[in-house]
Amino acid sequence: MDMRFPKEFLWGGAVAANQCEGAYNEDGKGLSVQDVLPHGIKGPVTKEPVSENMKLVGIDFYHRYKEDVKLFAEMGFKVFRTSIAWSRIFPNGDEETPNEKGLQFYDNLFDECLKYGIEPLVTISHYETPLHLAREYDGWTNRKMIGFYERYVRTLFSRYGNKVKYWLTFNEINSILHSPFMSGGICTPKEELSEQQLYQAVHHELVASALATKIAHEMMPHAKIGCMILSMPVYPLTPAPDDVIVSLKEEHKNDFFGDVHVRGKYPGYMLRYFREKGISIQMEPEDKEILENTVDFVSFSYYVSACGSADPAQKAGPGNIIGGVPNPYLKASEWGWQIDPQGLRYTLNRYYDRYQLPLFVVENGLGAVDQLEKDDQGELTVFDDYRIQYLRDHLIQIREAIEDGVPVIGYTAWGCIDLVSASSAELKKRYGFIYVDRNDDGSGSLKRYKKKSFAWYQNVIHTNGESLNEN
Ligand code: BGP
Repeated sequence: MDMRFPKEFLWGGAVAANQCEGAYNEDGKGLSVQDVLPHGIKGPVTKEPVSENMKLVGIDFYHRYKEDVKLFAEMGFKVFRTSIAWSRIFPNGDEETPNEKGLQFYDNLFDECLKYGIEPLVTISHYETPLHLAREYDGWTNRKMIGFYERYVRTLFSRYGNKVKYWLTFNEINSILHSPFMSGGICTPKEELSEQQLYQAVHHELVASALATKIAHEMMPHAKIGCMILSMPVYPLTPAPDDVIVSLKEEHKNDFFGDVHVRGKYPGYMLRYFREKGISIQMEPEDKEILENTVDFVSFSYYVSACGSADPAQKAGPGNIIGGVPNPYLKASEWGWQIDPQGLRYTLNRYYDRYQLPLFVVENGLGAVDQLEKDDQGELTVFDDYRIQYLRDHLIQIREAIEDGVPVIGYTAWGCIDLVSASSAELKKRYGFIYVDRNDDGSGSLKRYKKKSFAWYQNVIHTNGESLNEN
């Protein structure tokens, strides 16, 4: 069958500022929560930045972005997703005026992208809350965060409105339930945090996201603004109705976030959950109206699927921040994340059935240990056929979903250049088409090398996906 990607399909790659830029204290940047998380979500949080924290240097993208953007352009990227490090713009997060040098960096970066016809796709907040906001206000548990975020987004929209068309409000907004410090800047230890506090923080983020959407629509009528959800389909482990209902409830925990962003109000199943748990969200009179500012598209990350089971003996396995009961039919990556390309087609269909909005796959990829080797010409490269296989299988499923009638506007492969892992803070968990010579002990020249997947992806983009038919 002759299946195609749309002509305007946005092919590209994705990174986040804190995982690649480094330069953690340069040009006036303040500290972010990442600067005190040397081991990722496992913790612990350090008092000060410590040199073993790989993110302090990252892959030195801050100084090498020109070389890297050139490589993205060589692959044919139409879009490049990155985040803005909030603490470069507002070092503490609560000051009145922004840091000009921080603003200038992103002007330069976006200009560099536009020079090659690459559209920037910007995540406003990607796990990099200014540390001061975390320590002083306990992050998003505090309603004042909405005001700080509002000032930050107004600054971004007025500065970059003529350069950036696609915006995402919060990376994987639902991850706050699982990783409150990294995702929500919440210092109260997770064990001490009540669901009441957690969902109050969620409410503040949802209001802030809707407010950003409202402001974006007012300030940049041509811009498109989306939510970003950590997706993980939950299949019933067995056809037992109890397993089906458990899986539905697991799905609801994540769907809640997309539902509010798209439908503009809290869904009934969540109100029931709050009632039954004795949770009462404090809402201000204006919140209801603010939440009605709904997004233009829905974006999400997709790495894993999982199963739901009513049997308490079934334990959750590893996953992308969230895990679930392992699926006996699937294999896993070296980090135990189960690989399920069809789950991506399923997710795209499910989201479109639910939302009827354009969808953007803004993260997907394989974290693996790579080996630098010499090719026939004696050039150093990585023969990453496993990554090519993973990406091909997922892209074929996107094409299936498009064939199913789902409007998918783009795909940005996660970690298009090797970077520091969010969950484990390792560099050896590599995702890129471009290898970066840096190791977890801090050694390495930071030189860039094209992996085998570089030319493969270049060809996928060049043929608008037709080359996926080849073996
Ligand atoms: C998502 C995050 C990313 C990214 C990716 C891969 O949760 O949005 O920041 O890192 O997952 O995860 P990891 O880096 O833990 O392998």
